[in-house]
Amino acid sequence: MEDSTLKTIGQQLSRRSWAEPWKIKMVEPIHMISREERFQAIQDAGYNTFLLRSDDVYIDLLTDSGTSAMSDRQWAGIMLGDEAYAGSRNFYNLETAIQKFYGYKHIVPTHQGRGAEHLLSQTCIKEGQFVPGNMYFTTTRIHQELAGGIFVDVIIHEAHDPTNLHPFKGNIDLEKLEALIKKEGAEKIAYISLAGTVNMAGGQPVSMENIKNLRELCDRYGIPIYLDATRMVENAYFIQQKEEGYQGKSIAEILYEFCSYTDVAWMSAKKDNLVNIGGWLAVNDYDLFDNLRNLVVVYEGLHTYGGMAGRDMEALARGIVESVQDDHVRTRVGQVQYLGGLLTNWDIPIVQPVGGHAIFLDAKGFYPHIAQDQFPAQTLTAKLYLDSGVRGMERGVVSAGRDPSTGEHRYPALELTRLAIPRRVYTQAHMDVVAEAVKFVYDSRMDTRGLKMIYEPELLRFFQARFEPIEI
Ligand code: PLI
Repeated sequence: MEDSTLKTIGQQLSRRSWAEPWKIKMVEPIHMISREERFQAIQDAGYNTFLLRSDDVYIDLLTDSGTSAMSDRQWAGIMLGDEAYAGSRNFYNLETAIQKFYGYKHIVPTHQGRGAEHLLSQTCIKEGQFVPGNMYFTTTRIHQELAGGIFVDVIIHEAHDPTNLHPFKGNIDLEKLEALIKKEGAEKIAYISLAGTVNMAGGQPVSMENIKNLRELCDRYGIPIYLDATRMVENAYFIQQKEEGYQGKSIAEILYEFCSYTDVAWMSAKKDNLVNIGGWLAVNDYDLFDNLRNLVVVYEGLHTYGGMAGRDMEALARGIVESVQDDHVRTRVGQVQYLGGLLTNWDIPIVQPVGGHAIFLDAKGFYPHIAQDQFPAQTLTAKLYLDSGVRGMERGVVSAGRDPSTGEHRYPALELTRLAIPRRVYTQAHMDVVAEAVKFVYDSRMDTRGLKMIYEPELLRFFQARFEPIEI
């Protein structure tokens, strides 16, 4: 066809679609069990979706962690694993990929993100020090607390409001942070714990302007900035889409610049980096690197494998390269936004703007009649599974746990059910099915009653807690 003819067709269409930059070569069958079987399964699981068997799940949106589909190139890399105990060639490939795309000098591999959090917290926090951050994350905060630290939330207040449309709800409130530094003294601040994007706020990004200003503030007080880079590629996408001056830049360029304002990064490679297992720490300061390298051999493995097999490091090195490609990131976040768009059009209460890795249903908006100590988000998560076999995760009062000083429940402003989308796994048709399931549950919301907790583990209770319905 002539170029001019193509152009005319293009002009006649009001929009042009885009599609995934891959095609599917292998599939994994899934099926939906009957409603009676789902009822039995959720009862057996104590109304906690973490305790379901995955065979009983139809569309699994529990997490985007370790659930990505790897590419043919990553699987080929698995066959190139060098399983030497020390100095595996795959470690050096991994080191090169992190240095090239994230920009840090020294790398310590770990078995997954919380392995890195453990080493970092033990190394860098002294008893009684404060760790300010842009909203808590469950595993991050527990490691900070176990090391004697006190987490302080310094995210902007807009982040606690699911309807607020601020484009960078992951930003740090610099005034709040400076007030804390002045009150406690800079030596009482271990480091800034900065996550991009912010999981518990709804996958919300941090702007480049905010990190630059944070760097300037921290330089004045001599405080280091440690970055949870778990979903930093997705954060870079939002900067490209929303922040002035970044439209012409690639994801890789934006990622590199953002990291350059920080001192350390830690990573759950199971998210952005497109692998089923793995993590890493990356630092610029040699002495800190040396301390982390000493500790990794105690808890994870030698410093050139850190708990990972050589083949997994190879898949990870290749996953990093794939993860920063612009067309990949657009597809990934685009799918989340597609689902968000359907729900928004039906006026279903979700965290707005839609974030990078998940849709967060606002359980308080679904169930204004269920008090927070009757676990509205836990209830909604169980209901959704029962209706359609779709598995999400509670991100509300159960996840927030108890305050270690008072022993009381922590009541977060956000009471959410998260539907996390694995990367490169589900199709648009799956998203349509999920949207319709959510709508059905929303339309029948007023008949719903809450839950009571009948078993509560001491640490990270959301993983194993059990519930039963409240009878009238
Ligand atoms: O699950 P790990 O240990 O590889 O990573 C812990 C971790 C650290 N930071 C952030 C922002 C996370 O989201 C995270 C793990 N998140 C999970 C498992 C999730 O479902 O969101």
